[in-house]
Amino acid sequence: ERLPALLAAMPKAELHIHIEGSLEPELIFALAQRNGVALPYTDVEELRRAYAFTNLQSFLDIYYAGASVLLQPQDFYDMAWAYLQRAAADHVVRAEIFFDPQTHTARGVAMETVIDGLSRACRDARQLGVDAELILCFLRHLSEEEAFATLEQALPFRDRFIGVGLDSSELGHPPEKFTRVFDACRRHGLHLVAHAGEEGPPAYVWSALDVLKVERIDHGVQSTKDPALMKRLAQDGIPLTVCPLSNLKLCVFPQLEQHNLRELLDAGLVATVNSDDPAYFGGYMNANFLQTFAATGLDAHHAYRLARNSFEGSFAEPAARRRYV
Ligand code: ES4
Ligand code: ZN
Repeated sequence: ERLPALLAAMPKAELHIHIEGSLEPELIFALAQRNGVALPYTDVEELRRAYAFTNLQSFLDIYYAGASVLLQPQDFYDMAWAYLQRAAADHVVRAEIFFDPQTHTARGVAMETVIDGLSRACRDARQLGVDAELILCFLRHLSEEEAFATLEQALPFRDRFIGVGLDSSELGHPPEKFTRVFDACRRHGLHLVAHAGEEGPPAYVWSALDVLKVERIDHGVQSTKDPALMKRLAQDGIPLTVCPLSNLKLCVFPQLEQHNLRELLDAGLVATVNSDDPAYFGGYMNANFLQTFAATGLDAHHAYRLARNSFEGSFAEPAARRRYV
């Protein structure tokens, strides 16, 4: 078969990966042992068996528990390095990596510890042929005030991340909650993205665009429910960072066959394929491409379009983008 080989080998950018969601059970247990952290699971198998999610929140509870083993800069480095090796193997040449500092600072881990380990791994990724950058995400279930405090803590390291995002529990936490924080981030020259329309309504995608003024929408798959929104996304060329295996595992779509990626592409949107939390959702970039293409009957034209969209949607300088392709 030629299509799987094309999907695997084509150069691509990953624009939606939470680094804490790349933490494999084996590394969780290794770090727990190294740091003397007790886990509520006896072994890797028991932890993996807990990965049976029914919605976003059922995943987030386990995801935050897994991150509790991260304490030292080297822990953050090891986690990111493991992801970057997997990314390189999947022919990812550009990665824009989310991290959730509040998951760590809330446990007494310093912002500097987090950013130090992650940014060293991103720098070293050049050896792997991966151009990696960091995007700081605010946890939307926490307050605006806590987001502002996080931004203050991160500003001494302003040169080590390229933008900010908004993640965690979507329902009940609309983008508007963070209007002033995103205004401040824009004044600092940071790129702006937000999760919207994963489980939440099209209204959240509208407010991410019009109130937060984000450049990209993470997920956005609920947009097909609103024809006016689809028109807006197409006209403005707003990239959507779609995560098919994530949507399957979190029951956003009952089966991969029902995923609306083709509908988004056919409407002319700048849709991309991404892994989201690959250690939890059963696959890195190429697994997302291969399984989605097999299930939905996308072809080589779609493959080429998705690769091109990934670079078009990236925050890489135009000169660097031309080198990737
Ligand atoms: C996430 Cl799938 C998803 N949605 C929202 N927030 C997240 N953080 C990590 N994965
Ligand atoms: Zn995500």
